Amino acid sequence: MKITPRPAGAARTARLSSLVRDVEAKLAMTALAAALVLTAVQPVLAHDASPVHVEQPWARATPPGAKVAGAFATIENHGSTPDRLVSATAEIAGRVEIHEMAVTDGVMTMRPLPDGLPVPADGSVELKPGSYHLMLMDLAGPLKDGEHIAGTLTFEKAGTVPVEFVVAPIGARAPEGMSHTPQ
Ligand SMILES: [Cu+2]
Repeated sequence: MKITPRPAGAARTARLSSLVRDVEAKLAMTALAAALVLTAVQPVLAHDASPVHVEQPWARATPPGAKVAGAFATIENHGSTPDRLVSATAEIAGRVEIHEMAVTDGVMTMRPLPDGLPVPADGSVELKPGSYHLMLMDLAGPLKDGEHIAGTLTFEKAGTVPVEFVVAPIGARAPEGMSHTPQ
């Protein structure tokens, strides 16, 4: 019986094709990894469709008969262009003004911002008691602790963002539970 040796060339071809398979497999893995990364990133991209986010909108409860209420939020701008809060609404308010607090002659007063509130590029602005705030005017009724009030914030560039103000107790300095709640 005669053993026919495999030609050297065939062995080289076999090694080469195994190498190619190896590279193909690695490429496939890379593509798979890339696909997984894209899948993981996608929800964030969708959430980032608008660069302006309104975080933790809240309002203060009012005593019976009150005609105005303060509302607050942190506005984040993840975009590279500045924006501006130009108007707002709340379902319980006849109208909403954008106010700032300022000390005039030693007295803390508030005044409307006629040009709205600038939101810096890649930055944020905080509306909080004693500072910038939304003034809910001509209230249809009192704001009660724990209630949710639908509203909107409208920006010069980002457009109108729907919000839900969570009502905190009368005189609260901060919203209930400072941590971000899962959506
Ligand atoms: Cu005010």
